[in-house]
Amino acid sequence: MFKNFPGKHLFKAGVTALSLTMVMGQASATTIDFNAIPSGTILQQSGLPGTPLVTNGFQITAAGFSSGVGNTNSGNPALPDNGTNFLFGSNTQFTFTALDASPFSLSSFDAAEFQLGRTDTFASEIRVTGVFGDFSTVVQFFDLDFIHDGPGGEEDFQTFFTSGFDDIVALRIVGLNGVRARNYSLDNIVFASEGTASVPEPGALALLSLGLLGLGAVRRKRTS
Ligand SMILES: [Ca+2]
Ligand SMILES: [Ca+2]
Ligand SMILES: [Ca+2]
Repeated sequence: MFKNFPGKHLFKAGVTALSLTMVMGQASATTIDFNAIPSGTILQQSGLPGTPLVTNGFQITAAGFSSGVGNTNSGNPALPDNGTNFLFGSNTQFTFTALDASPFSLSSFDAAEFQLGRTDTFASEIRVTGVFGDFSTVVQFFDLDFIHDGPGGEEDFQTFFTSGFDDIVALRIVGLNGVRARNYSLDNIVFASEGTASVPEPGALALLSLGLLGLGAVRRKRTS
């Protein structure tokens, strides 16, 4: 069946398509780690309208009391620590959207307690909401472990893995249930771009492989 095809060119096209798929797979994940954002950057202060943070192709808008980027070197010994800059919010909901408005997928994120001197200002739970293009939503809740000793030896941040947050157009994260406030921290938010997260379907891959094998056979036949 390959006799009537320009095998050489198809073979090249097949290899190009395969290479492209592999490159797309490698480039699909985006991790927002805040490490390039200067510590002390303010998104919002005292409930006043603030400035969205733009990083890694995303815009992060804060709605609440106060929020910003910090680390344990920013002068507050009560901050959680993972050795890097992170995002913190006090009574704040963050909304993430892609700058090009394209859908994206959430894989995981790190979260920790955040206090201003008192543990009763911790959020105990993080609510994560994904909004789809048709305005339907997916919601998951994650409990913070209250393990928190700042730059001490305890792991302050936990990694939470989400499911069902595929091809969303907006992501909302908010801390819940604090006694006096609902303060929390976020870091290492892992996104995959729409479409690139999916590995080629087995059927398509098999067809492609068969095609390559078949064309290879034709090539060998012709050159022998
Ligand atoms: Ca970080
Ligand atoms: Ca620690
Ligand atoms: Ca913790």
